Amino acid sequence: MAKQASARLADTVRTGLSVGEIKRDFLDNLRYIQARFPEVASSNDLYQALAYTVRDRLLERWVRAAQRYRETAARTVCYLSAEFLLGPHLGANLLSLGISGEVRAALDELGLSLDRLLAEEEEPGLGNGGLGRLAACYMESMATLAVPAIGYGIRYEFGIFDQAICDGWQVELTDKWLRYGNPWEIPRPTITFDVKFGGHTEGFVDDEGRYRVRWIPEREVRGMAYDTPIHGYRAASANLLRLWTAQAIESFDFQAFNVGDYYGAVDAKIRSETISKVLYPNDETALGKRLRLAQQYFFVSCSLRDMIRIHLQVPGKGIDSFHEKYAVQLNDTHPALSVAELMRLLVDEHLLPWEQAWEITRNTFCYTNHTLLPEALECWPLPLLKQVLPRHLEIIFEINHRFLNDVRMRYPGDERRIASVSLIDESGEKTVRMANLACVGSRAINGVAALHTELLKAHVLKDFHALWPERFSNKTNGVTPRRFLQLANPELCALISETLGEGWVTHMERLRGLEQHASDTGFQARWRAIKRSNKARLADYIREHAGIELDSDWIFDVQVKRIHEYKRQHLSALHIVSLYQRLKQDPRLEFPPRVFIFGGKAAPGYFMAKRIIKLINDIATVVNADKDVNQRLRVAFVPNFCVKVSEIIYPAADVSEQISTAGKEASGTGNMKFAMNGAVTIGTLDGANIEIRDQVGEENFFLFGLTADAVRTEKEKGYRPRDVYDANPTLKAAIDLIASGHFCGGDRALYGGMIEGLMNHDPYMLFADFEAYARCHEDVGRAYLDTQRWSKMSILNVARIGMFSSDRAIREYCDEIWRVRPVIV
Ligand code: F58
Repeated sequence: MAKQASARLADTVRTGLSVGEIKRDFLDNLRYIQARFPEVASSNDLYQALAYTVRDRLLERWVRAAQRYRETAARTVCYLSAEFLLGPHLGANLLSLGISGEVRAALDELGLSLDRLLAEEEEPGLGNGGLGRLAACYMESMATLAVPAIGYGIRYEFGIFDQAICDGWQVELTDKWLRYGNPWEIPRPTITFDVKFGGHTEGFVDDEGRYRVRWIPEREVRGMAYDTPIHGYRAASANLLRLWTAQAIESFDFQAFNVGDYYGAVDAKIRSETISKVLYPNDETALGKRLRLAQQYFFVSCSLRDMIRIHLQVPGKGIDSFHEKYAVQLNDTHPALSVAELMRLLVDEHLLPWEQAWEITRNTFCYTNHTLLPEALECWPLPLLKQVLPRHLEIIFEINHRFLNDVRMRYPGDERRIASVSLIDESGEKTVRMANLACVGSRAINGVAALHTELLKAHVLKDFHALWPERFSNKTNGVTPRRFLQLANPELCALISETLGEGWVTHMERLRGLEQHASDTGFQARWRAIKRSNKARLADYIREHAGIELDSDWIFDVQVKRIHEYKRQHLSALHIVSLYQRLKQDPRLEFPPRVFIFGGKAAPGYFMAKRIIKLINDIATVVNADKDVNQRLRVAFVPNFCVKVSEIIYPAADVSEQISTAGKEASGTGNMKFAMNGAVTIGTLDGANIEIRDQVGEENFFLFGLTADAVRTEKEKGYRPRDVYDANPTLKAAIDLIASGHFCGGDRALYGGMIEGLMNHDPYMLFADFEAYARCHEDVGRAYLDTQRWSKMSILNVARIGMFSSDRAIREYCDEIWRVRPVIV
């Protein structure tokens, strides 16, 4: 079809934005996609029909952008991530298209409620936490800024588990997000790649006399693409998220079938599909599981071959300019096998000489590190790698051999340094260090907050920094204000727009304009009314999902994030116990009533994290039922913290708890989402807290605790938590009460191990920070009682949070790392 005719068609069909057109197309989709008429349609039918109606409008823009990118042969970012924690699509797409009002009106005319249909969506939970959510924010910002980008990842059939709380314990339930189909994705059965696993390699001399290596695999699995459009806010374009699903190459082994082995015949199919079956629900621990390695290689191989395919489609483009076409960002080390895989593709399949292949590879990749915890740095045992990816191990050895030769030339005789930068850890069981592979194979390396980057340079990646200081930079994380402010907090956004005019959401620095209203009592009163209404909404949610009654006039003090010892939810628990004891002892104590709200999932195999959840719930049960205290103190654990729930929580918080042991949290992004919604932070000098405090002003941030340096020196001096316990009666009383079984029907064993660990080791320094934390909370309470002071703090937090927009972060990546420019469609 001629291009013009095709464009004209697109203008008139399925894309109209008026109420009438939306209503007509919605009814059309209900009939022709769902095969229903309104009287018998289920809520899900209605949701699907609406989703397809919105999707059509997205696809229009998406196809146009794809055409334009192709015409301009635009340099493209490829964001490789094992996780994309997108959150629900419908609301976000309505917002980005700017048609929420029209859609609401269209549904109203049909007697339907948009809110009810929004609630129908199962969110795609294809990520664990911050890292996966960051990938989603960055995709959204790239689309908003018209930066050509493809996100590559895995289409897990089961995402992060759903969390239920039974008798205070976390119970994991399978996440069946695909149960009713996924209207936002487009299957691409013609975009497939067969991925090899196992087997062995053979050297041979080809017809032209070249020595080559051939990989004879034990098995092959097919990867098939599913595409999801990621639309930019009020943008004319959209980007592509391409997720791979694993399939069997032959869905049926006919030989096995013919000899009567029916089950054997489907076995291979099941084994193949296992690869994209389930997201590993671990957070900050790397466990050397074969299936996880297979997942990583699977998506890396499909993605790189897809990039090559796209690049070679452009007339006149050869493989030698691959690195000019793409900037490939490795989101942590999960896609770091890319370095070896691209070398394999270039050398073994495209027959480039090693040196040229290495030049291309090294100019393609950029690596973001997200952790300082040693246990989270991925290392694959050599025998496992050899079994699953024999050719890649050879390539890794060759890269290492050449790399270490260079290092030896620069630092003759420095064996400590050689051992530290080697891709192979030979200190115990031999393993391949994926962070080292990522560093050696990348032209840029970055941390995700200023302190984190400094600590990488000084400790974790010190010897790489000494080799190539120019490759290191900091890119402080950011979050998208569209989802976490506009969608989550529409009332506050309306007030901001009324005050500053529209446009601030893509120019977040303009929020500074709120500063001049921060002390205006009229403005403050409106600000507080909005916070109160958000708190009432959360209170309703908590009543319904946790059965706990809350009063919206109390302080809502919130900690939501993955449950981990380094994040120290149990420090907060200790503090709550100490407050409980004080209130019991002194019923007349002047004390602004407060509720401590928690939420977050624990990795199913992380014993201590699950105990922490149980402890919080046990404390909640006792405190909430105790008439002596429950008119001033309550505790609530919100089950199943996820993107959808987070959108109700962030806008309702007065206080944001960011209390990790200094030097442990790479950045944090929840800290930004809270402050963006006017919560005041109580936090340590860790991760991005430091920069948030710098921005909002130290008088608008409650700081406590040891610095990262102090943590280090305390430990070097021989930190003895038991001494702190002996010296601090409040801490001692709180610990003793928990140890006595007071919160769990007298069972002294339940928290015995946790208490023992704290008394004797306390690796995350809870005891060392306890007193400062408790004192800081006193300040919080006093500040809250001064309504005007508190309101001003809250307003100034929002006014000065602009730099934590993911738009700022993406601009920095584009200018300083990727060298990619927007393409206006
Ligand atoms: C997080 N990492 C950091 N990892 O902990 C957090 O400080 C930072 O703000 C965020 O990344 C974004 O940079 C994180 O979320 C994971 O979830 C991994 C998933 C796969 C297994 C290992 C942990």
